[in-house]
Amino acid sequence: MKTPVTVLGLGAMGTALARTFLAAGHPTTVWNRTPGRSPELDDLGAARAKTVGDAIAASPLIVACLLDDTSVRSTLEPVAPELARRTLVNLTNGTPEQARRAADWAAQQGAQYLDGGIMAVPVMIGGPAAFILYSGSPEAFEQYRDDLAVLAKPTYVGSDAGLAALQDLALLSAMYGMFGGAAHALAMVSSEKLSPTAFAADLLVPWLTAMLGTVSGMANDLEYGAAPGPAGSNLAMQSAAFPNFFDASEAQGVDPMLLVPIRSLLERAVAEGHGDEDLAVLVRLLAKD
Ligand code: FVH
Repeated sequence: MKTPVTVLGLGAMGTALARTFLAAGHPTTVWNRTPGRSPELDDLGAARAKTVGDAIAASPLIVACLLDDTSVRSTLEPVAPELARRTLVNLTNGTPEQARRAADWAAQQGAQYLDGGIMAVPVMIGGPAAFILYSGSPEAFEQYRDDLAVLAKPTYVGSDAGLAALQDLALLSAMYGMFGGAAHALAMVSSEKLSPTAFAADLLVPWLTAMLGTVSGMANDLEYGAAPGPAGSNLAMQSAAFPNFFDASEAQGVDPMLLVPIRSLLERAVAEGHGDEDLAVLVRLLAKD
């Protein structure tokens, strides 16, 4: 028999997780703060627990996917003794500090703990592009790796419970930077009678795809130092072009607010003498100590 699992939280993501466990044949118990959410899970065979305590008692593997750390704490703390000898996998977005605190708290209850960062949107769960970062108990990861693999490719990043959240937030930061840039680009194109759809398909996506190679170059320069010789796209040149972005945006009636931080960072890099260097300098300038 497949491992029985409990899913706490039936928002968009929790529902996708529960549906995927059910499709893979796992006896699946679900609980949600607001009863009756995602009724389609009942037809798929989910057992709906009336209380969170009943939900935890039903399975050795508990997957929590709630809004935030506060909701996880307020849900689990009243039923803490129920967690003894179970494994809690917390896929709720949170900080490394929250993950470490949750790991300590779970250990005090006699539970194994894995913190997870879901690198997927709900429709991707169970599909080939989805992966989930896990950190925390290596024994729990080994024990449940195959069960968790039905959701997304499981990627274990270390026994320090905070490491999945750290890298999850880093990846999401990069994603939001890209979304912000794409939003600005689409606003500029939309200020003329141009098709955003055609712009995205023919120009924006190919351009961003080509530029992805630059990211590996930045990381390489950061870790090993820049290759000798002039930077291919030096920061002084990049900074000199930035007023054009602002002037053109204002002229098209587009707020350049999303470009302000990168412009000021470039200007600072040049002012501090890094004008002839490449983008990895920006990473160093972001470090606060
Ligand atoms: N959806 C996504 O694209 C992203 C993908 C990456 C991972 N995130 C994180 O996953 C967590 C859950 O996200 P979600 O998409 O399921 O979120 P919602 O659809 O808004 O559902 C929220 C659930 O949380 C329950 N909840 C909220 N507050 C409380 C509380 N105080 N006590 C108990 N449960 C609470 C809510 O219940 P209800 O409102 O129906 O009663 C939903 O079940 C999240 O950390 C993402 O960052 C998703």
